[in-house]
Amino acid sequence: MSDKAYYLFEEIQTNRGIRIDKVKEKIKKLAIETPSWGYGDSGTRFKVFQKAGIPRNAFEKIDDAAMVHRLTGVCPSVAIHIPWDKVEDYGQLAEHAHHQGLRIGAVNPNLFQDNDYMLGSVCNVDPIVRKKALAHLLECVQVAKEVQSDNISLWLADGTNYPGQANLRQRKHWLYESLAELYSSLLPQMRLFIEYKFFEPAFYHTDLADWGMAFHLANQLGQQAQVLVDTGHHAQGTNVEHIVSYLLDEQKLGGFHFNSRKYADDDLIVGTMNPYELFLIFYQILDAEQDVDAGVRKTAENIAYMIDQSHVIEPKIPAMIRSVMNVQTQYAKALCIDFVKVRQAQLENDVLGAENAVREAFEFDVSPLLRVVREEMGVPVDPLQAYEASGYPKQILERGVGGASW
Ligand code: AOS
Ligand code: ZN
Ligand code: ZN
Ligand code: ZN
Repeated sequence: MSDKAYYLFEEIQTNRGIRIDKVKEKIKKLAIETPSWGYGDSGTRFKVFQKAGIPRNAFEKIDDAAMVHRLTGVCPSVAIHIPWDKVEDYGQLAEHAHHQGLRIGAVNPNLFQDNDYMLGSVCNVDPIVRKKALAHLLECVQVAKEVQSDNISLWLADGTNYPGQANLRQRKHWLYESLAELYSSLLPQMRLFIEYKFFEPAFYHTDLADWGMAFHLANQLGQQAQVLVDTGHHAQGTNVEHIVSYLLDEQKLGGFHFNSRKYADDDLIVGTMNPYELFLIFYQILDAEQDVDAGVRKTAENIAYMIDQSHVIEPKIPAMIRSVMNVQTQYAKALCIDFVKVRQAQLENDVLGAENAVREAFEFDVSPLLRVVREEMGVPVDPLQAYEASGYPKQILERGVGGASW
């Protein structure tokens, strides 16, 4: 490791008026939740590939998430998905997580993998199916209580494939009715994250298609409901950072599902396709953290950062570590933005100056900084190399082939 590179970086940033001690502190505090389903076998509609060493159950998924946390120091929680992570005793699962240095994060209901849900869950025309879906949502709140998690993260797969297939307004009402019941079952400290996605598995309409619908629903439900932005869930060319800034200003941004996409909901490793977008998202968040309105600042500070990736061809654990590192890289770059300079340029209508003041931060190599931060945190400076050297990749082979899917 070259200390020279770090000292040079520190000198450059200090001369620009960036407080490196503050930057380091912020990087150390950025917690990124990993998803249990990111450790299981997964695939596309063409093939679910079976890999050797995949966790066979929820407990082993937690073991893998714990490994990611040990090597990065910034992934203290793991999201679970019910029923993929269904266990007899959720207290025991939470206890297991605790022993591994983790806690259980967002509880994700599953309203898409049951035959009954083919034509929708809470938006199904059949009241028996709607009731079943609601019961599952309430079950997930119960699970959250048992694992002592305050977050319910809802993604709704409901939608239709053809015009005329269903009454869209009627489905909107059913959706609200179920979510209102779910909402009223939350403990006061709990948050409900509402995710949106414009297509897939439905191809004509999705009942919660975009951020506007999720935002409206969150407003209707109340303060504990907030919008979740999955970076892979927008049409090509959508200005995601604008959505982020809008939701922050409305104090309705609850969390993220980070991943990368090139064409659709590709679930690729974070930061591999459009790292600049991720940097610009952090630019908006850091800007909101300096807002005059305390509510906006608090919203920005309470964002739940989560990774949502189902890797098809990648080895699971290193792919997750890579994602975490890529998030840290873009966050560190955004922390190098000279906000005084940006605001001055904005006031002067200096278009090129403002763009330059933002972009110049993106162009710094923050790897010396991140190495030093990791050293100070007592985690490996190169988490991926440390993983390969750890013996864990060999150890998990004992699990054999045919582990849990998703
Ligand atoms: C689906 O596209 C959403 O991104 C979900 O958040 C998530 O992938 C799902 O809950 C896990 O299957
Ligand atoms: Zn085809
Ligand atoms: Zn998602
Ligand atoms: Zn998705």
